[in-house]
Amino acid sequence: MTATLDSRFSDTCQKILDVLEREVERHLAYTLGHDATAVEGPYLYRALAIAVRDRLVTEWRETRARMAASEQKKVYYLSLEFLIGRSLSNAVANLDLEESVRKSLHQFGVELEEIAEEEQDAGLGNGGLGRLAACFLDSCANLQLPVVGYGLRYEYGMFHQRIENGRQVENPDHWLRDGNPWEFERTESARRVHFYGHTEHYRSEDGIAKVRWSGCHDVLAMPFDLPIPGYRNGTVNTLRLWKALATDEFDLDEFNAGSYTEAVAAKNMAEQITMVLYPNDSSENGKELRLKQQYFLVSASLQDVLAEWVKTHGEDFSEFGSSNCFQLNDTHPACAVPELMRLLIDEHDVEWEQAWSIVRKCMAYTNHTLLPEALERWSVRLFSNLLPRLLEIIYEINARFLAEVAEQFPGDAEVLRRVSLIEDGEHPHVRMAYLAIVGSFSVNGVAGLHTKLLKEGLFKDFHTLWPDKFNNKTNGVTQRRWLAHCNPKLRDLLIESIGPEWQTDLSHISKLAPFAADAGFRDRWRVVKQHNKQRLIQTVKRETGVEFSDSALFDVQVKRIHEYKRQLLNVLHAIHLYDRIQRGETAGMISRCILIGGKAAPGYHVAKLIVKLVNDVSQVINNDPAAHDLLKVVFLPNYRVSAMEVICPAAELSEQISTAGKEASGTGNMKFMMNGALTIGTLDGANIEIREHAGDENFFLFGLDAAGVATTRTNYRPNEIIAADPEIERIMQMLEGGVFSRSEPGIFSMLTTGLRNPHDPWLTIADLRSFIDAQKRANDAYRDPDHWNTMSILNTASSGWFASDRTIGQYAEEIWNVKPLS
Ligand code: 26W
Repeated sequence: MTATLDSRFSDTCQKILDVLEREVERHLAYTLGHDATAVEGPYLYRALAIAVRDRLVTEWRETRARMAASEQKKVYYLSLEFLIGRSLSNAVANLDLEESVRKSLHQFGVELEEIAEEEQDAGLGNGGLGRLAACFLDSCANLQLPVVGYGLRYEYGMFHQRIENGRQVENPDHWLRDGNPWEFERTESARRVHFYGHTEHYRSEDGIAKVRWSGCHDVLAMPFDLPIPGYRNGTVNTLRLWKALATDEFDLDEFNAGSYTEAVAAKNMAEQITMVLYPNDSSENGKELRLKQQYFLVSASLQDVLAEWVKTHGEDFSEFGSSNCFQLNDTHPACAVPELMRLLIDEHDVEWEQAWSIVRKCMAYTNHTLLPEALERWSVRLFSNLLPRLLEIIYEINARFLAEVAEQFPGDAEVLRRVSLIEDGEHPHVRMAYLAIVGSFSVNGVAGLHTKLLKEGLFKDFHTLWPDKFNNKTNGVTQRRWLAHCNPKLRDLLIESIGPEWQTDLSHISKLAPFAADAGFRDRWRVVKQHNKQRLIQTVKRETGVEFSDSALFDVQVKRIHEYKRQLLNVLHAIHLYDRIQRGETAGMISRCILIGGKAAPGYHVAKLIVKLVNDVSQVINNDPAAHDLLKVVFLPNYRVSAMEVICPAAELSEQISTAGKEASGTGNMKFMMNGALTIGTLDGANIEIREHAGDENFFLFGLDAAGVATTRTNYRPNEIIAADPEIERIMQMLEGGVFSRSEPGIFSMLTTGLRNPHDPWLTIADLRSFIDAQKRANDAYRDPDHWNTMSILNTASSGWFASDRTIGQYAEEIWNVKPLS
């Protein structure tokens, strides 16, 4: 830079700084009406958030204008969950404002990190599926793709978890109580959504058969837009979240029969729809309110897109299918298939054949689970009451589909029964996954193994019918949140050694590999990890009172609590180590801190019992002086996005230990790998690809593979395995003998009988010996820090494939056929 340019540049920086400083003051005084003396954190957070937001708005408006003016194809990501976490630091980093924000905060004597802590997590999701949607939006903005997210603005997000006497207690998450500076209400784009009522078949003036959905209760859908900033690229995309409101007539007409007060109270019925996120991530419960949420999201979003279309194209839908794509995040928004049919046919006079060809051109479905209990089925009775017109359309889709199948498989009644969208029986149900498959041009799984199992198992018949519809898109995560933001020390070390390109293109991270052989670099790598471990030590101490040591191996399993994820297997290993300590068999044993965290669905009793077990085991071990220097076990309460931002940079061993064939992909596994943790894992989900990229020698593999699981099931005798292995037998004796349940004898019997049951679906005992042995290998590797750090660096260096930018690049090219907005 020349001298004049240089000074002009620093002038500009100074101006930005001055302006930002003054704007924070102005928002404190005038937007928030706060006195400038003794500013409290929450006010400062709000003032800063609004000042940063102001800087997003210009780019946001420009991006919207570019999108509206462009004839290019657009994508709509429909999801009941977006687990975005905090937004302030993300916006600051993406706008490249960090330095000026820090300086302007110094006048108040605070650090950005402290102020960032004031922000509530936007916990609008359960786990993997919701967080994936958030990473995807980040990547779409980074790649400047014309993608809009559509979701629900839940008043209450994922519950807060407290631990009381070792048990999970749920508290409501009223995250909007102090307002949300990142949202903009768009009253001009409110939509109406129908529920209940009945259908009327009639003929139009020109003699065409038509259907009217009448006598319905309408609910108003009010959009709130959130900015999704790209990384220093001038793009700000939109996440539109719908809030349910009563329509004006709601109280006036329909409820005027009652008194005024009852009429006003009745508004609640409508507004309940977006009141709370269902905290369930693995079993559907068939509740009417959940179907209302799903249809509410789908109808409002499709109407929104159609209204925009009509503005520029009038009632000509010939190009609609090739100009728009709806990505369905699991089956939760699968009503989009019949709803788009309804809107086109009933409201825009399109004929069935044309409407169907449009739908099949623009719908794509992602499956996220193989668990049969998680596959959504809605009772036909409930459907016909709540959404009578949609059910008629589903029946018509099914009749035409089955006729097609019958032509391909003449006389095969069995295949018709198997693939029907309606599951027959005393209480018939709509199979939402089948509806999504039949109505889509693309069906994808989220990791190689998962997609293979979908084709061979769950969706076999459909794969036979339409092999080309099926494709794989292995998940990824955004390195901007899950490395650069949450691990600033590592970010700086990486930038210094391999440059900054990896932040927008993670394939560049492979340049790190040669540094693994450099002793000086390994030492700096170790120092960063130690720093991050210190940070986690403080969090653990604050939340649980337990003190971790920074010389111990940090062994971490954080994710939803579920039997298939086998937190129980992890606990059995902890008990095994404790048993060895008690018996004095500690030769060669490293010091280890085991951290487990995650929420159990409130109605999932076994998962809640596992939480209790982790807590009770940790009580016994942490209070035994014999274990003091060698083993600590902690259950970290209220695991969430912002907790993972502290946990994954500090982790050294990542537990990915699900029963093979059960975890669709996993994404936590990728965050740990990026931050240099080694994985101990089964051949399940994306673990398989992680191992392929990191190399067999940098991964602790154990357990049955998916095929082994299938054959073992046919002849599984856990009691024989236990009896034949003295170490395993002792673990069971300690559990069953009440070592961890002195004050409540027998409380864990449901877990121990499950382990001994030949029909245990999770085959925990089958994998236990192999797990203990793999943990022993990890133990031995950790004793050689040089070797461990080499493996750690190589893991980070091989994580390029697991960027959501790569995943989204594949969606854009192979499914959506969209290009960056120029
Ligand atoms: C109907 C209740 C319900 C709610 C949510 C059933 C199933 C779900 C989700 C599909 C569960 C989920 O989050 N699946 C996870 O999706 C991630 C992103 O693809 C994967 O990485 C995880 O392996 C998968 O468990």
